[in-house]
Amino acid sequence: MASGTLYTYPENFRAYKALIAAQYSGAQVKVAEDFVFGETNKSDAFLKKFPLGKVPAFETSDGKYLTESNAIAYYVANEQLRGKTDLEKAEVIQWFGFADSEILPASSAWVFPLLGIMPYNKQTIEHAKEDVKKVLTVLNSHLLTRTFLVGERLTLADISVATTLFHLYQYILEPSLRKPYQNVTRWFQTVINQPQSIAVIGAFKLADKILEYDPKKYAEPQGKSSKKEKKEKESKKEPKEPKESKAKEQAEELDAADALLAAEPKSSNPFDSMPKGSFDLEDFKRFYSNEDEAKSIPYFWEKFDPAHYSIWLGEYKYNDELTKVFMSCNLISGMFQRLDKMRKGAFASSCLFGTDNDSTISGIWVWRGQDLVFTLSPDWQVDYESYNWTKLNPSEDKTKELVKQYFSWTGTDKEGRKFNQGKIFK
Ligand SMILES: N[C@@H](CCC(=O)N[C@@H](CS)C(=O)NCC(=O)O)C(=O)O
Repeated sequence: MASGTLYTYPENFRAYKALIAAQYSGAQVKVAEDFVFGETNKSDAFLKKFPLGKVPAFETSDGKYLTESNAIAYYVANEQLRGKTDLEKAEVIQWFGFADSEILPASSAWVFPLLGIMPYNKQTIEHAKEDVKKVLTVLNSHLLTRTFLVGERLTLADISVATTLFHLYQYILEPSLRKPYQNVTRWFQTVINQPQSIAVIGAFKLADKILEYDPKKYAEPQGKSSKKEKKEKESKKEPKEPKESKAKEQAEELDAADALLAAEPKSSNPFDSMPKGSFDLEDFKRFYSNEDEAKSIPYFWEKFDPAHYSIWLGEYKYNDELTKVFMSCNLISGMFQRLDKMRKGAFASSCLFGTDNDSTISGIWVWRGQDLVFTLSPDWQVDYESYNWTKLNPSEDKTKELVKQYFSWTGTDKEGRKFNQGKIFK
């Protein structure tokens, strides 16, 4: 079975293709933890393996390198997802092309100006709307009599087309705009609500209103990576009313990373405004990684600063829906990935107890501040409502026991299921 490391930034719709495929196949796909977009992928070491410096990129466990999101998804998939017959396989490739060449340019030409990362040109947008209508109409009639795009079961075609429609469903297709395409929306929801998709992307919220154009947005500097700044400078040199074809080219050039970066709220990390106190979380994380628990747990209590940090028990609410252990573990990793920017002020050990079809997830979380932290940033709100959160009193013995159990990955859950797997958020 395929296994290896996927290089990507969080919430990359292209990386989702491989991550979702791996949920179906059981391929062991680990997301590179220390990846920093714009830095890691521009380093010499990365370029040696992946000369274009683009992500997603995949390094197999036996040292082979793959790029192109569709190819990576294909590699980590299984027979069912790739298509059973030669015709189905060819149809899957057909939909890969449809997603990349028909949907993506049209979607980007409509969404990117609204996100403020491409100049707004009314004519271009009108043209993009027509293109989007065309692809949705094709999809809608294809799906009139079908549940999935190819054959009778879900394949990579569904995964790649649905993930490529993410921005449209997220920012544009509010209820009245999606009404003419009910077959597409029904199918889209079927694909993204499979447990294998939820384990990767969490809950997906369809647009309830269209993202509005804000003329100030394009004027604001949004760059986080030097490439982006360069692109923006270049695009600002364009005449005020760029030729439609030129603008369309730009949409094709701009990548999803740009969209995500621009869509990010520009506020700083919520932890920045909280007093740090005496607990050096980074120091503890290092100590915990390097020492065994016999040392790191006493070290935690020696250094912990209850005035500035709090300890929480997070218990997953939907344990009855957990099936395969590897899928539940990916649910935990997916949540950690989506909470990437919370690492700065938080540490957690999240554990899975039990076995396939009989398991629970719970964890001990430590973060700066005394209140539930997830509400402080819109980026942190995908998963937290799927958990019950209980603030623990650091001076109680019960808390000491829980910290010991979760930090050392031992014991059982409340119903006696044995510890199976743990993941550390650091
Ligand atoms: N066709 C490629 C596109 C990959 C791509 O454009 N990746 C963007 C981020 S989503 C990237 O890494 N850009 C970095 C750069 O252009 O330097 C795929 O599907 O994987």
